[in-house]
Amino acid sequence: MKKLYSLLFTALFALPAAHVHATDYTQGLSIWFDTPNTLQGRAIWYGSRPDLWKGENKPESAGDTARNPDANWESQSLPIGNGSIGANIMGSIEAERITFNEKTLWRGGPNTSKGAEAYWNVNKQSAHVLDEIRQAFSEGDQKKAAMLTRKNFNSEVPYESNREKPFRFGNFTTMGEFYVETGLSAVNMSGYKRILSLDSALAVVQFKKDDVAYERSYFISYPANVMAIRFKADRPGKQNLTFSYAPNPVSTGSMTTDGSNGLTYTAHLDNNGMQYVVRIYATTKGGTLSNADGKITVKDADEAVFLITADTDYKINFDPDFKDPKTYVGVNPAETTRQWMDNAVSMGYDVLFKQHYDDYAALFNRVKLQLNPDQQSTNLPTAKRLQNYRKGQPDFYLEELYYQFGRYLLIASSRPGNMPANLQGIWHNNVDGPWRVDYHNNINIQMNYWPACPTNLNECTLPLVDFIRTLVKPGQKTAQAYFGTRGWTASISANIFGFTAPLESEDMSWNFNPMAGPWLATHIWEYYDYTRDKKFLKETGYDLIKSSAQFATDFLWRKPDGTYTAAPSTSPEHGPIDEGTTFVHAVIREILLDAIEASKVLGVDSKERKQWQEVLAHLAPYKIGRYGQLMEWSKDIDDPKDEHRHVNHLFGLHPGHTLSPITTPDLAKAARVVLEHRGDGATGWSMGWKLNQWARLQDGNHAYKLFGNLLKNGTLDNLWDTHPPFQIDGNFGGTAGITEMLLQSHMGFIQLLPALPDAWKDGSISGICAKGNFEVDMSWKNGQLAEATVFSKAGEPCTVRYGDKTLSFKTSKGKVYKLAVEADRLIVK
Ligand code: FUC
Repeated sequence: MKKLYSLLFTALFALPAAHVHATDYTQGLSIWFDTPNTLQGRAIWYGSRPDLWKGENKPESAGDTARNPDANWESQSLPIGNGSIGANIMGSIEAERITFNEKTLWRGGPNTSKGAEAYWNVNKQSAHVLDEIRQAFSEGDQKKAAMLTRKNFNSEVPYESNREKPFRFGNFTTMGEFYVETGLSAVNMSGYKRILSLDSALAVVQFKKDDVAYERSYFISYPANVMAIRFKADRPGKQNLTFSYAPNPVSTGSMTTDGSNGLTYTAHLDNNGMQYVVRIYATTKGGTLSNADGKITVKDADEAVFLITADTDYKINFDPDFKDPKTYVGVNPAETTRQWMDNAVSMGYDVLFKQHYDDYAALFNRVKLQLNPDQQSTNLPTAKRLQNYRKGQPDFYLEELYYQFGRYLLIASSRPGNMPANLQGIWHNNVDGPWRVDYHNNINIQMNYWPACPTNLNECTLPLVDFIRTLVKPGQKTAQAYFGTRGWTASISANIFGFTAPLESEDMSWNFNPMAGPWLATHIWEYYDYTRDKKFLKETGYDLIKSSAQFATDFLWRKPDGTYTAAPSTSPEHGPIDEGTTFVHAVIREILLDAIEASKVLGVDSKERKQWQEVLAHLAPYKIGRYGQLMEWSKDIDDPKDEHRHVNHLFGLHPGHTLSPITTPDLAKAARVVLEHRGDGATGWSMGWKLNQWARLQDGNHAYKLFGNLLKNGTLDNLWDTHPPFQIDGNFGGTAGITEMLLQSHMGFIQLLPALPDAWKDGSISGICAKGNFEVDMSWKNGQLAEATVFSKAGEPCTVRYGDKTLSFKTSKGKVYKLAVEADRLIVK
């Protein structure tokens, strides 16, 4: 025990708040509650029991919001994770409840009894209808064009699990829950705290009862791939615990015991036979341990540690065999979990924690943010802070916490070696959930990765890269069938089994999204542009970008007058089928610019580059409409009262870079009109997006307003973003947006404090990244830049802008450049 304290102390002591006491985790960056939660003690498996979706929990439609009857689970969960395993800590006194997941546990795919063919052959051969649709557009017959598009650009695969047996698209599903009964009642309990320490990626529950101080701690290690839970107290012999497991109810399995302290649950999902294994191992100091009926019982121990690991038989496959139902099967979870568990057991809790801390802190500590450090308020539980903030009380600590929570969540839900973060990161608690807890390709998965590179977490993007690679081969079929093009694309939603076809929708109001592929591929260029990793670009990245650019060029209709337009297209989830929506053109602009740059960097494809340049030059231009707004469609039909959550037509402003107050001031003005029309409200992620867009317009105060609205109206007590329901994208959009307020580098130069709000008078940030592989630290006083340093990691030339001052200089790899404003000029010191 002593050893652990010293380890914890060393770890925490190294943090900037040097006064952090080893056990007072609320002193650092932490989210915490001071009362036990009001949660159900046990899971409600509503995902498989539509009859439990009652009253206000009733989903409006299964494809829309399957509201969670276990509603407080959303606002009171404290999430931990390592990108593969995710868990939520609930922390009640009588019985700990832990929801538990592994990222690849998915229903659906080619291995259901429907067979591989029924899974893959869902693209409709529709390319031959394109001429007729375009002809209809030429003749001004909008109705016919829309009718033909609706008829032909669908698929037959339902999006709701209750509409098909077995369900082919599938959904992310939970691995179950753990309970630890403690034999303690909450009566006469005091000093309760349930904490998530972002500094250590450690959850802690503390309380006093009958003069005994109890403490539980929980973490999930990435290097060891294991969850560790420790129950202890300041008196010996106080641990009397019963540990049990409630498996995913739509699977079949059996529990075996492993000595007196191990449990192994071996199961398969009923829908697609996906195998999974959950392994549990307990150790104690003092007392006794026994093991029967699938439960572990601890008696009179001083301390108990539970180690848990899990895996599925899912194998990522970039080259799936469309005939083989088991093309995504290829891991033996009994073996992998055995190895991880043996290793974890041999390490023990203290060493595991040290290894976990070192791994995590190496990522998390790269960025430090301070906002008005002199004005930060005292130690308050997070929900109380949020309550005060909603009433208009400033809370700069809360803002910092929210910022860093986004980074924490990305580290916890997206590490190399597994799939990317899904709609709920890695933390969904049920059999099925909102939008199948899937990979939603028309803003949501992209938003998840906006903060990755700018906040110095490049490696967290790699799961997204792998995911994109899974889409290429199936996406070639989709691109061919619907558009007769080269390259690949994806559609509205994806799973872990390479699903790229559209889903079935009666009116096609939401499912037509062929720009999913190119939009995803822009992230590949982003990753390169931040890291300048040429090897990556050459070996992995370029083909993904090039084939997307090929898809985009072939997708366009070359009108008789020589203009290229996206016919047919829609503005995602918003409105009429059109002969060329602004969003689609903006994505195409972006991917073509990326492809042109990438081909130049590698010195390849000069002929094709010319073609891309030609298409760019003749692409239907941005248009300004009658209200001065940037038009969303080819016709001026925008409604200034329309507050729709999607703001896709501003794609060029953010995340793209073809609209900017510096290079295209008139268009930026028109983009501003759109944001004014859309308003400052909407769902969580939408506020997150608008925050980024206002930051790109360099209006710090308005961006800050959106950030405030996101915190006030789109954030739950545990700081999870809510749509509603809980959706993690808004957390990531929020963190990205704050970074955009402080630093931008998307226009080919680094801009310092481009959208600093008046409210953030003094502050500093260090370790954020700019394109060109630069790392930037800055501090400001009274709203003015005080000092900045640029660390050049690739030796690229550097241009920095602050206000209207600009400075260009050459850099050497590994050197740090100090900048300051002197005599009204920006200089290198
Ligand atoms: C997009 C949004 C919805 C929701 C869903 C998961 O389709 O339009 O609001 O966030 O994704």
